[in-house]
Amino acid sequence: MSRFTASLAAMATCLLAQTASAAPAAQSDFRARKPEQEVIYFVLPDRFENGDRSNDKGGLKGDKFSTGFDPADKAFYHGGDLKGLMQRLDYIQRLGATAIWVGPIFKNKPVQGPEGNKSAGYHGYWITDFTQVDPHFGTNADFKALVDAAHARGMKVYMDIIANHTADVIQYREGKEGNYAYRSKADYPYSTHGDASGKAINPGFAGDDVATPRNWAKLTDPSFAYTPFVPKAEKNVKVPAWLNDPIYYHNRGDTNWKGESSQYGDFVGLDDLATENPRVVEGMIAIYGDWIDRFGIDGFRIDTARHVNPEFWRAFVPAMLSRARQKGIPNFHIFGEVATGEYDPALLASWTRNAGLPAVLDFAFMHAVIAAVDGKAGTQELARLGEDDALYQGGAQAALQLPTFLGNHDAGRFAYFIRKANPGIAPENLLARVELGHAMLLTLRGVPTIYYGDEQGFGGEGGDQLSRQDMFPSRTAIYNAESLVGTDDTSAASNFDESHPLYRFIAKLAALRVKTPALTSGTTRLRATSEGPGLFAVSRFDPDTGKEVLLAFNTSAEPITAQVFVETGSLKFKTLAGAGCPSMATAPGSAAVSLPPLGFAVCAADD
Ligand SMILES: [Ca+2]
Ligand SMILES: [Ca+2]
Ligand SMILES: [Ca+2]
Repeated sequence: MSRFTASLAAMATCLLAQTASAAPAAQSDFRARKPEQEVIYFVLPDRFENGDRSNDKGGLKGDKFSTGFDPADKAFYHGGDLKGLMQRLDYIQRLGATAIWVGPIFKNKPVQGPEGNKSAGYHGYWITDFTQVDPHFGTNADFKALVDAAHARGMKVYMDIIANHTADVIQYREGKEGNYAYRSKADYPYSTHGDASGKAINPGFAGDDVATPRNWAKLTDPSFAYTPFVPKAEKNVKVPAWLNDPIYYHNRGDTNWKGESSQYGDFVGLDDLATENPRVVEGMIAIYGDWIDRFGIDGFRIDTARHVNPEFWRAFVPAMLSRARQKGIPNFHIFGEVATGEYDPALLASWTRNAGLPAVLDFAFMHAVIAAVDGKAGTQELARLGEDDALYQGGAQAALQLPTFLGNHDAGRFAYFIRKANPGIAPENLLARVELGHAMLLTLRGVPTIYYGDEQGFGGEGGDQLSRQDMFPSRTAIYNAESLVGTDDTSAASNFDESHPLYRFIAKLAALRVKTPALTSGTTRLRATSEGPGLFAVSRFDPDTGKEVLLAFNTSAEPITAQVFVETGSLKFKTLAGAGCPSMATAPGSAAVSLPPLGFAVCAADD
């Protein structure tokens, strides 16, 4: 850098500082940011921060099976709430996150499940009232305050929504709760009571693929498979009121996750909505459109999207995008959960094509990074990812908007997967691998999504409840027994430590990412891949200047020096992050990188 450009840079920094202190600029600009320009932080509010002890029991009386509250039990409410989340916005913003994905906040059935296996709705996925915040988390006014406070900082808020099911309220006359085998459309047609030889019902109903109100008005008897009923005490528990009528549900018993039952079956009893019915489509559009209107939120993460018929999303998604545009939110982000344990971009992409989802959570990325960084395989899946982006509706450009992640609240955390593949792994080796995974997350294509607590070294012993540790001092023994990555602290202490090595590592790379257009919005070209642990490299290109940023990762425990193909015009490089960038190309089209074990380098072509 010349003295002249250095002084220009100093002036620019000065101007930037002035802009930053004149906060209104950030406030108005956040709406203009595209989804791929965000860094997302995913929080389960119950497990994040307790800002109000008076709501811990959700205003309910009695023992944990009535209130849902037991901070020592991983399956119950622990006390976190929206006020707590609001108090920690500084922490989240300093980590470098620009958008918060808040786990579902709607009012839930506090406790459900068969006798002896009850648990609470602390996760938020068992909604009864779709119009209000669960009292354990606070009030609608608290949510408004949170969204406004985030916006005032230029941060966005994404809601986690569910249209597939409600809480488990509906029961069946046949069989026993918790043991309702799936009854298919062929064996139990809409046209007969019980099986196909039963008495005729619902005359004139032409099937659930005829999506007219006229047709659905002829479906009047919901006892075509099971005989559903709503227990008296819960007759009016769902809001809006139409949700209390069993006719708007599938009522075919529990999903076995296969074939037809994947979309028509109940998730372990959760009442599966008849999302083919235009009344249900219209009802869900009204419910969630209202949250856009009232709160001006910035996007939706859609739970269990693959368990709803694609036609539903084809109506829902455009309705939400148009509602958001009317509200002055041009870059409303919608991303669906198409959960899979495989490297399966074809499945993920099919939901962007068949259902018209603008984006899906990138489970393929998670799989590819774990496979590369756990030290057991090469980097083939990471290398494939770029090619497979062509599968998505809108191709590689659309793939920029896929939220990428290393682990989550269902599958488990990244550190857990690395430990599982490497039993007894040394602490410094584990930290290095967790850093390497985050380096990939924060520089490769997609919208980096950090699962709360990963930046404090949380790992956990598995998925689901085992991966939902408390950030505030935990009273759950199984959480507190864990050795965290990169610290001697445990989850028994408060874990908002901004000096944690992972917090600092993520903050540095997140800050670099958001100011480097090649990393948020650039196309990707593969440069190097390995059959075993070794070198993975890609280049990404500034969408305006075309300038190259070379990203190189060493997934092996040995140092690597290698020639990497670069653009012929990329002759000089500067290190943006990591170590091992060449300062100059060896020859036009070839540069030598030297990476330490499990190291990485972000190298910007410079002139
Ligand atoms: Ca609380
Ligand atoms: Ca369903
Ligand atoms: Ca049920």
